[in-house]
Amino acid sequence: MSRELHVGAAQLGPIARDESRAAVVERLIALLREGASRGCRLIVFPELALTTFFPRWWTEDPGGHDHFYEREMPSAATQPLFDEARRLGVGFCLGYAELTADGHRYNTYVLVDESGEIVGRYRKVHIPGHDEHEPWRPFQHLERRYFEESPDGFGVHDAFGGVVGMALCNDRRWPETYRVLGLLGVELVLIGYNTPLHYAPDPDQNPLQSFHNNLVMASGAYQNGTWVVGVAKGGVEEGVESLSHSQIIAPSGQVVAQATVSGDLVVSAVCDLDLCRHYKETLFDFGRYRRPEHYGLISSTRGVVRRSEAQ
Ligand code: CDT
Repeated sequence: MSRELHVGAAQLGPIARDESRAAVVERLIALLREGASRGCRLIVFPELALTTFFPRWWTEDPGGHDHFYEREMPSAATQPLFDEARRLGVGFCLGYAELTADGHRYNTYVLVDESGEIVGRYRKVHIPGHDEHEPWRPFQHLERRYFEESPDGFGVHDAFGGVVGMALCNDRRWPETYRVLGLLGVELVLIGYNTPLHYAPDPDQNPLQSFHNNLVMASGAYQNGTWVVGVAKGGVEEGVESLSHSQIIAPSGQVVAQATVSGDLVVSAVCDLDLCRHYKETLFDFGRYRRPEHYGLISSTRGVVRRSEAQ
């Protein structure tokens, strides 16, 4: 049986602060239909795909942004997306802010199969930015105030005829993300992102945002022999410009499809999941070549340790 999977990266343009869930879900459904009409079996939406990127605003009241969170998935507002996906026979991956019944807040991705069932859920592991108001910045990046770090870590799911993993935005900059998924046999990593072009702590990085975006995802793909789908919410959202450049990357590290403009659109590619074996069974044959006895520091420490402490 062929393991070719036609995947669509459903890039979003800006979502306004006051845009209703119903209006956003209509945009998502339009992208779902566009992907399905091209023959896609899986449509990947970005991080926080139901709302504006609200961590750019400080609120004194910790519950001040609660209306941006989902308390259930699907909900009455998102059910039409699930229904349309089932009708079309396509699966999707959707990012949103999750508020659990016991009051935890996560930056979450769900994987939904062709029958409309949730088959996987991922909560963002690496939470970037800061947790206090920093008025010197032109805009805030308060993810560390509004989201908790995932208690669950990374996982993979048998879906769409392959082994599928998820990650969100800042996770893509960390090689550990891909390697843990790689060690779980991942063949397709789905990554949604919201990446402002202005990086306040070091603006010298601003013109490098697109380069770094590809650098980390292509390296992760190649070094782990996996497909990577990176999907943006980009453009100028509430005065802040974010990177677009959604892309689908082969296990060779080569980009096989890329968005050339901002806005709502689908870029798609037929991903041959068997291509992963070329890399997983040769240069990156983990079982044969890895030396985990020399990698202990990676999981035993968070920050840099002095050499004397490490030995
Ligand atoms: N959403 C997200 O994780 N964005 C970060 C922005 C840089 S940290 C302020 C990213 O890594 O792209």
